[in-house]
Amino acid sequence: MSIAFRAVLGDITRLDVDAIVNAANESLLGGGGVDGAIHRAAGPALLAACRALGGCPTGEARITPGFALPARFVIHTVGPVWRGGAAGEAALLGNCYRSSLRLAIAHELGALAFPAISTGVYRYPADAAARIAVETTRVEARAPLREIIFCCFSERDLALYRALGVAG
Ligand code: AR6
Repeated sequence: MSIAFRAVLGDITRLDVDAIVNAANESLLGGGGVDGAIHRAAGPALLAACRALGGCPTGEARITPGFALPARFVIHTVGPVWRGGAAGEAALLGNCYRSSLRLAIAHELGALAFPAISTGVYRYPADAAARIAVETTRVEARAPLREIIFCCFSERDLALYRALGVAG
């Protein structure tokens, strides 16, 4: 069975999927942006679970339960801070998507939603980041994954995914 790729506009914390991906920082102890929203919606048990993980290097990923979220799991990944593009940012961002997909596959998850990792506080250019998101997931997603959702927080981001051929 083939995998469906979709891009939607909305708040990732509302999605009823097997796992949502969090754009975290290396401490995994919360922050602003989507990370703050996920911790608020999941409740304090998420912070306790993250504390037990002892951090996560950039480009890697860790999994926790979703607690009060509709999603059963949260996959926390740490995107690169944009430093102009010559500091290995593209490879690191690709690793975020790859590591997250591997964890999802290892946990036999079916539906997985990504935010636009690194494109907020970490300032990665949104168009280049969307290209990496789509290219990496097209190559790396496999069964039992059946649905990959790119959850966009702005119409502008959504248009980038549409331009890359991702339907609604
Ligand atoms: N649902 C979906 N996308 C969202 C949501 C939401 N509720 N809220 C924000 N976004 P950012 P980063 C989008 O800054 O750049 C944190 O403090 C947002 O519009 O959340 O990877 C962490 O702790 C943007 O498109 O993550 C780190 O310190 C995208 O999510 C740092 O920020 C990512 O923006 C990570 O920075």
